[in-house]
Amino acid sequence: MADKLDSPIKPDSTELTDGFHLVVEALKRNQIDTIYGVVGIPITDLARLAQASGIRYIGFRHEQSAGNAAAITGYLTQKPGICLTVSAPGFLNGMVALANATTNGFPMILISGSSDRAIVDLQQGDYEELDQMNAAKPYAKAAYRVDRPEDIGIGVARAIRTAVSGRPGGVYLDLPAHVLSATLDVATAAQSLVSVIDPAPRQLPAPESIRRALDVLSGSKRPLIILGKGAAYSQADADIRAFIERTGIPFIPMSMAKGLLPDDHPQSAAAARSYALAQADAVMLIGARLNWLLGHGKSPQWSATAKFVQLDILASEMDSNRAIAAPVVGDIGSSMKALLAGLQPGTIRPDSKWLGELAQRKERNVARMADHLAKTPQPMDFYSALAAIKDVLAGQPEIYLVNEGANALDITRNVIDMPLPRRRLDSGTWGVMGIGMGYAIGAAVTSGKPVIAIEGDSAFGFSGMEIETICRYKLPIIIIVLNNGGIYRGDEVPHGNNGDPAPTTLMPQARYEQLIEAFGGNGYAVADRLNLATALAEALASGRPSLINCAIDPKAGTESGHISNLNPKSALAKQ
Ligand code: ADP
Ligand code: TPW
Ligand code: MG
Repeated sequence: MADKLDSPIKPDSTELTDGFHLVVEALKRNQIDTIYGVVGIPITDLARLAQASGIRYIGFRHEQSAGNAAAITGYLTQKPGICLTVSAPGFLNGMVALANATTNGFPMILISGSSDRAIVDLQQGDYEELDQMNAAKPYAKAAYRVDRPEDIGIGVARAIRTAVSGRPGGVYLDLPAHVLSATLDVATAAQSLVSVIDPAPRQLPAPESIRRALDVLSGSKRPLIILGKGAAYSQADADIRAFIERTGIPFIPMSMAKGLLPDDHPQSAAAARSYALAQADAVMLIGARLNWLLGHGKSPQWSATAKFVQLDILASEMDSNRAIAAPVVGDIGSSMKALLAGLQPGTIRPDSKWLGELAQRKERNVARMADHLAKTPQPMDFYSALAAIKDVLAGQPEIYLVNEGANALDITRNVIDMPLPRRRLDSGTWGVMGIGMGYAIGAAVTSGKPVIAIEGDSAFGFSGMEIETICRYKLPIIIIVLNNGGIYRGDEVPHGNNGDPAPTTLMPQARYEQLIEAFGGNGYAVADRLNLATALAEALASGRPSLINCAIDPKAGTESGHISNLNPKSALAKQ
């Protein structure tokens, strides 16, 4: 095997190759340069071969984090991120990430080794037996299995195109052990490989849909643009900005679209969000779904008479929650170009009264936030800690920010401005916990830039063991645990009398910083603003893996953060 490790497949030869080599060749041929995974039977040699052939292999402690790293790599690069797992339990651990990627529209491929089909299908008890392809189907954009080594090339090509074309998503690719170890002659193998041409073809919008959209906006006095992570993903940054600036329409970014235009842009209406949503008479959604995050587009959050324009690549997204007056189905890059080409100067003019009202509210809310950030309570609350972080991050626009938690998520989103696109990576459409370390590792590996992960103490726990991975690969990741000693709050009194802590309680005295020290990283424990700012500046300057355990008042925080309205409460509860 050793000499085959680095020998590319040559046609016109009677030499044999095998499924392992073919998978690696198929990935390389399609510019896949990184695999995230956890090895074991039957894919260990696949990881070795990938590494030997120049693909970067990043080995994780848990497949869910490897999958999350792959998903965020897909989001950042528009190429599918690859996660490699072993059969049954490894596969299932990776499935949460694959389902999350599909839900968020991130392109990734979960490649999993699998057991002998004949035994699996008769449930005869193979090693790590599971009908993986069928288990994956409901949670993936598509699931494919390769049953013959000569189909590896086409299987990988199919997975790549499915992951990135249309609405991106997670694809499952099942590779049975016998296919990996099967041999075939090198000439047949070489011919079976596929270079995917134009994997995510442009999808041009219909000209009449562009005219309809421009008509709705021209007829509006109080227009508003909502930017979603589909817009950020499309990388049509310059055209989106040009359209917003030429029309003068105020915009609000969804959380992962922050930075698409800088948060301090004068047309940002984020600080007047609820007023803008309720009062807009025309709304243009650019790569944002009208799901729970936007109150399903319904009253009272929105005006019942507002007209909606929606730019999306998926036709079936239109009218999903309320009627869309002007659906623009196409890829956002092409749609923005068509809108700019059709835009007649002076036809779209937001009312000055509308802009004035938004400016007034924005000013008031910005002042309110400034007051909040200026306070120095001891112990710190979320605002106080984030004010210190905000100061250190100012002037360092390249830094990536990963963020999860409840209060730790919602307050960070409101306090920390993003100056550049695709730098804020968070819990996303599901509001899921556990993306933290995977996204941080994926972002650091993909960008080579520093990453700061601002984590609730509960949120951190979901993927915390990956700090070993971070230290092993010496990644420039700084984790800040906003430690209020619990899920939402740390001061809940127990409900029973057996001595067990309350359901939301975690250990406020937990020495999270010692975890990273165990692996050779820099640990800091801080309890005030000055020490937090000093620790963060030092960690950033060191470029080393670091964890700052930041004590937050256990009384700070509200149940479920800013979505407490979604939390059903027992009518019978005493408190
Ligand atoms: P957010 O959570 O930021 O509101 P969503 O994930 O709900 O954003 O919505 C993103 C939308 O963007 C999805 O409906 C998806 O189909 C769409 N989308 C993703 N990529 C593109 C693209 N390149 N062109 C057009 N639409 C896209
Ligand atoms: C996979 C439910 C939502 S937010 C959260 C949980 C457990 C943690 C909040 O505590 P944290 O933040 O992180 O300490 P803070 O600042 O408010 O104290 N399991 C999954 N996903 C979700 N969303 C949950 C559980 C949840
Ligand atoms: Mg907490």
